[in-house]
Amino acid sequence: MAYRQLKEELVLDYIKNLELMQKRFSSFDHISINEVGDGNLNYVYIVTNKLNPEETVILKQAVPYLRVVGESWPLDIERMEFEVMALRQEYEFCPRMVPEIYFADSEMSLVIMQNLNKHTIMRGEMNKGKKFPKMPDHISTFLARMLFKSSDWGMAGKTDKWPYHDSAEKKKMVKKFINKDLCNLTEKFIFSYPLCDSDTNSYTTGLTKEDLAEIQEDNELKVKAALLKYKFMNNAEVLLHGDLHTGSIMVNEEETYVIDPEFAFYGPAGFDVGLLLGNMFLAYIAHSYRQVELGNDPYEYRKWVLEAIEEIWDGFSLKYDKLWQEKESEDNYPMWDYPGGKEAFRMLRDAEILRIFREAVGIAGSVMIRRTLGLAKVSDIAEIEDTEIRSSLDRLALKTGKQFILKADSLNSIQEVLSIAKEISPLI
Ligand code: ADP
Ligand code: SR1
Ligand code: MG
Repeated sequence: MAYRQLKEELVLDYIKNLELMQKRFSSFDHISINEVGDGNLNYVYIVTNKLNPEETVILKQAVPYLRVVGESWPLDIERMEFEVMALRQEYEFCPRMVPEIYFADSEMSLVIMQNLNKHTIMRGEMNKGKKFPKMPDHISTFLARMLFKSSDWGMAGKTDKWPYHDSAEKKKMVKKFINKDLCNLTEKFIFSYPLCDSDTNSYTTGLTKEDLAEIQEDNELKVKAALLKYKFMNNAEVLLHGDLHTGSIMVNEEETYVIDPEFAFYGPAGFDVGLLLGNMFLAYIAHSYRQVELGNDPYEYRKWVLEAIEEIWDGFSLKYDKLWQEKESEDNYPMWDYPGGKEAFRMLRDAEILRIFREAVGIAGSVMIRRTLGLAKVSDIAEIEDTEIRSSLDRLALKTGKQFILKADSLNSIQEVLSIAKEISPLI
C-alpha cells in the first residue's frame, strides 16, 4: 500500500483490515484511538478495545517531515525501518526490555507494537520525584548487552583457522544500519547548532550573551566538541539506540523498557551511556528546584539521582567486562594463552572500558548543552515556569556540560564525574 498519513480517523480502518489485528481484537465496535505522540518526530496512537482494555496496541507512524519543526524540514520516512530493525535486534539481545513488534508496514512507514500500558515514561515520573530503585540494574544490563554483543569484541565469529576471528557479520550489521537522515539530525542538533549562533537554537531569555559566549566562543571547548562529533560520524563500533534519554525509557517498580530506537545506527560505544547520564544529570540539576516545588528537601531525591548514575555506570562496566570474559572463554581464542596472558587480557578490557567511560562523559556534556541551548528541549528544566529560576538552572547545566567535555579525557572514575556536578550544583 502506497504511503499515506493515517490521521486519527483512518487508524481504525487500517487496523480492522489487518488479519493479525483481527486475531488480537475480539471486536472493532468500541475502539478508542488516542494520539499520544509527545515526541518530536512521529505520530503515536494508542488503540484500545474499550470493552476489554487488555486488547490494546500502539501504532506509530513516521511522517515525511520533522514534526517539531514542521513540513519545512523534510525527513525520510524510511526511518521507521530502522526503528523496526533495531527493536528486533534489541529484542534478541534483551527480551522483555523492548516492546514486542506485532506488525510492520514499511511502505506506510508504521509499526504496530505492544502497548506498555503498565509502564510510564521515566522522565515524567522523575519530574514528579519518583524513584525507580531497580532501573539502574535493568538499564545497565540493556546497555552492556547491546554494546558488547553488537561490537567486534562480542560478534567475532568463531573459526579454527587463522586469524581465528571473523568480522564479516558485524560489517553486515554496520551496512544495514546506515541511518543517514537521523544521524544527520544528531550531528546538527547535538554537535553543531548549540555550539554556534544558529537560528534553530532557542533558550531561556535570562541567559546572557556572556553565558552563550562561554559555550559558543571557547576554543578549547569547541575543539573537543568537534572531535566528539567526528567520532560520532566515523566510529562504527556498536549498535546504538541513538536517542537513549529518560523519555525513551518506560518504567514501573519492577520493570524497565526501552522504546523509540529510530536513531539506531553503528556508532561510538560511549554514545548511549553518555546520552543517558547527561539526561540524569539534567534531572539532578532540575530537582534542586523541583523538590522545593514539591514541598521536599531536595537532598534526598538528588542523592538518589547521583547514586543511580553511579549504579548505571558501575553496573554497565561490570556486566560488559563479564560478557567479554564469557565470550573469550567460549571461543577459546589463543591470544591470551600464555603465562601472564590473562593479565594482558584484563588490561585490554580495562583500557577499553576507560575509553568508553571518557567518551560517555564527553557525550553527557554535549547533551546537557544541546538540551539547554538547542531546539529540542526536555521538560526537566524547560517546563519550569519561573524564568529566573529556569535561567539559573540552565546556567548550571551549561557549566556542568562544559566541564564534562573539557575534563572527560583526564577522568578515571564515575566519582570524579559526580564531584564535578556537585561542585557546580552542590548536593544540599
Ligand atoms: P517519537 O519517535 O516521535 O519521539 P516515541 O516513540 O517517543 O515518539 O513515542 C511518543 C510517546 O508515545 C511516548 O512518550 C510514550 O508516551 C508513547 N509510546 C510510544 N511507544 C509506546 C509503547 N510501546 N507503549 C506505550 N506507550 C508508548
Ligand atoms: C530537532 S531533532 C529532534 C530530537 O528529538 C529526538 O528525540 C532526538 O533527541 C532528536 O535530537
Ligand atoms: Mg523518536
